[in-house]
Amino acid sequence: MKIQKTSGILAGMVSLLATTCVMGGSITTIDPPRGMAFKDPVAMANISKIPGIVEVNLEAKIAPINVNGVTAKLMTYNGTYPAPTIKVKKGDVLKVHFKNSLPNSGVNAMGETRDLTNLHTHGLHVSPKGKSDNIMLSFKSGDTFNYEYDLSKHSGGNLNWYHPHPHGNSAEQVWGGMAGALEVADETAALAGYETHTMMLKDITLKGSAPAPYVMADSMHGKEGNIIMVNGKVNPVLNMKPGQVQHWKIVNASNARFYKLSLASHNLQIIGTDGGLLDKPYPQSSILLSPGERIDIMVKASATKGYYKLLSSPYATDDKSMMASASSSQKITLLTVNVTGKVVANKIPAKINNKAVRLTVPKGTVTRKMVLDMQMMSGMAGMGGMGDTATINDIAYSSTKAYTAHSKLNSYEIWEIINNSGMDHPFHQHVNPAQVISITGGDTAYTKFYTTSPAWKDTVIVPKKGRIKLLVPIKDFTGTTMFHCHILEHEEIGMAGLWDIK
Ligand SMILES: [Cu+2]
Repeated sequence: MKIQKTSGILAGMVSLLATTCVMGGSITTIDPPRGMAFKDPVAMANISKIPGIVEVNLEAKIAPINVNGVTAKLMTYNGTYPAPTIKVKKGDVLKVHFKNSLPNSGVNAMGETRDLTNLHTHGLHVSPKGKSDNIMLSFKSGDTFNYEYDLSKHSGGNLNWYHPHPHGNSAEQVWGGMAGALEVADETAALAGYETHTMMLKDITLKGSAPAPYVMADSMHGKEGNIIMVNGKVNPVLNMKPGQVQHWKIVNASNARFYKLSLASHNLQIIGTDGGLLDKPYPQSSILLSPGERIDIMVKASATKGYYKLLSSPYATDDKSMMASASSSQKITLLTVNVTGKVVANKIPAKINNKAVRLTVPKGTVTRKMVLDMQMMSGMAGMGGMGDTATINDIAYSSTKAYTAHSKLNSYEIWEIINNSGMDHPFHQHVNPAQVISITGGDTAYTKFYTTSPAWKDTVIVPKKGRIKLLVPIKDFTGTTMFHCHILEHEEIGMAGLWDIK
């Protein structure tokens, strides 16, 4: 890894972070040898015998996981990484028998008791109250709880995911391995019959046989790892037949790493986003995916046999005033497609979901402004340190203080989210997906796609020194939930707010 010349105390700090950071513009290529055969995450066992009810056992616990040849004690659900994929259909009731078997092991860098956890169903349009997607709940070691989610109002057939959401602990627990896919079955016949795969993108750094511990300096950039995995494997090999079309569901389950995806000699055709399927495929040469975002894509394999790399290219997540993130400087081989075997003549469907439409903004819709910012309290510029905070409308979220948006059920709001900081922030709101009206700054292909397609989004990049406008329909559920930056370390230091729907 190349590090530009620097001096004194900063040089010392840079060398500490050399596995994940570089100064300035040099690009590091991470091109590991081809690994094991690609595997989807295991499917979660459904213990219900009753149609329309999916019932699962979910246990949070430390377990030994093979991470690129090293047996590491990760934080897991059910002892696997990635956690098992929960599969449901629109209209189902999902019952989760949850058990917290995390050890009671003291206090973390945020000052939180480490065993406290809970469950967030990221992307589900379900109630935020009671036994449902209620992130105000918190469970200590040994606790059990029966979650129940009524999916009768959830509309998108698409990929969602589940992970912990206790304030002060979610970054550490997701970093440690707690995340799984949550798939709502495709609603359209157009996608039947295609070979389909789920891909969870995640990075991690190990220290000995454990996830590298948090230090407060991680709070500014978020924690990026030096092992980058698809479904827990480094550069797995996925076979495709020449001419075959596959459907891939991809989630960025990383704490802070952005991926700019491309497949050598192939187009990626986006057919679905966070909140559902699109009207038709949207061909892209590359796709930017920030933490928390999902895409459904279709890929038609080349007629020419051979190996093709699925790459993540550098994307500048921050301006030059900051120390560059790993995402800004690394070119990574994530997975290799091996085009092999007999030719098949699959076609990508011309139409996907005829119910997908772009909303027009209703007359008289009010605009709510939210300003995102970060405040460095100590440490070297760009390095972060003890006491750093991140804010929405000048308030750093805590258990006693939060910017609170009061919304009326069955209304629409425009959310204008302004980023005063020098870093991109993936803004995530729970429960109600939105459509993107505009994006100022950032990646032009990302802006063009999300501001012109009928895409539903619950996580949208607010570019550095830029802004976005969302059209947010507030539907079906009252209660108190949250919105926050999905760089989970930023959420922990305060870039979060409460959403009170009455
Ligand atoms: Cu952020």
